[in-house]
Amino acid sequence: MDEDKSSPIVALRPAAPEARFSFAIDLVQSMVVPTFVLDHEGIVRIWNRACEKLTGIPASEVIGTRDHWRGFYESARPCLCDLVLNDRLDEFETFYAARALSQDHSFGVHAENWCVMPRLGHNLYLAIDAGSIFDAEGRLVAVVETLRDMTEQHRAQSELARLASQDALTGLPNRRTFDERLAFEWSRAQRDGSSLALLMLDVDRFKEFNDSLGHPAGDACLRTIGRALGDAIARATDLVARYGGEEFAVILPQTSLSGAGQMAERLRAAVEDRRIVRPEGVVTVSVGGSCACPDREALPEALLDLADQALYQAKRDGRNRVVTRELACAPRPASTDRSWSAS
Ligand code: GH3
Ligand code: MG
Ligand code: MG
Repeated sequence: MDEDKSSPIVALRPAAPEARFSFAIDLVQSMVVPTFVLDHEGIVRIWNRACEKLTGIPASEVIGTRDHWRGFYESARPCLCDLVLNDRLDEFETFYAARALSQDHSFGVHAENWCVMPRLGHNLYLAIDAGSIFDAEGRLVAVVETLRDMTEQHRAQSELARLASQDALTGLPNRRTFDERLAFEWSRAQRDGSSLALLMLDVDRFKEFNDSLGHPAGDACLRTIGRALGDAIARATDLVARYGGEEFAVILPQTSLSGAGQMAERLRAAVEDRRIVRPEGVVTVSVGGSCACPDREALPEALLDLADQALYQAKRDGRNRVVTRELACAPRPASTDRSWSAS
């Protein structure tokens, strides 16, 4: 059977080195993946058509220069291929904060980054791979960098993560985020020997509110309370979450029992001060607070249970008030109660 001489298979047969080289260049040029190649001196030798399209920079502008960074950034900085070429991977985290460096470099190095893309005029989130090419003697002759535009996927992922961590009604962190943060702050307090406080807030007689004013008014009320609590929080490390239904929870790292009491009273007053009108006055909350310097054996559930008990005590004592309790963790002293009335 006659061979079709125009088939690319012919080109894969042993051929003169120049022919093989030119075939390789043609191959990279027409690849749909944006790709550029640096030689061993860091000079751009290939800038394929897909890379021209991705960056908006024609190959003629960068071939023969070290200006490949201009495709991605506004000022000169190393690209991933430069770190690979110059054996500077120890600087990886300085330039690629978005993704940790894998220990396995056998198939090159992977990074992800928001890039400025100056010629396009808008940012792109790029997935970047860089791999070295060696000659028969094991000398590094080139580094190939390939790029993928992941902007849409990254935005979708970030949106999903936001939805998964946020309460839809109030926009506050949800129960899941609260649980994760509590576990984190609990471990930190165990390590540091610092005091961690927790507040549980429950809207008083909220069923009656819904029954008399309707569920949509109830929703609006919860949103207003969420904003009041968020605005009243003092430190960036404090977290207000919607715990569920008409309950909110607050994590106060490095906060003592008296600090927790003050914060609880501030939040209680912040809700009352919003003067959300209901048939028999304004909407109020009861607050249960707990605090601990957790020892190694204690679990965060103990802090939650204690705040819950304090909350029920505040309800029994007449609502619109604060009760706090301290968790006795060995060798700390036994628990104490403090209560503030609303008036
Ligand atoms: P207490 O002072 O003892 O807390 O009384 P309460 O009426 O607030 O407590 P109860 O647990 O009997 O009722 C809670 C109410 O909160 C009932 C429920 O319909 C309402 N609720 C929970 N989640 C939402 C919500 O997302 N929107 C609205 N509008 N109401 C909610
Ligand atoms: Mg409740
Ligand atoms: Mg309630």
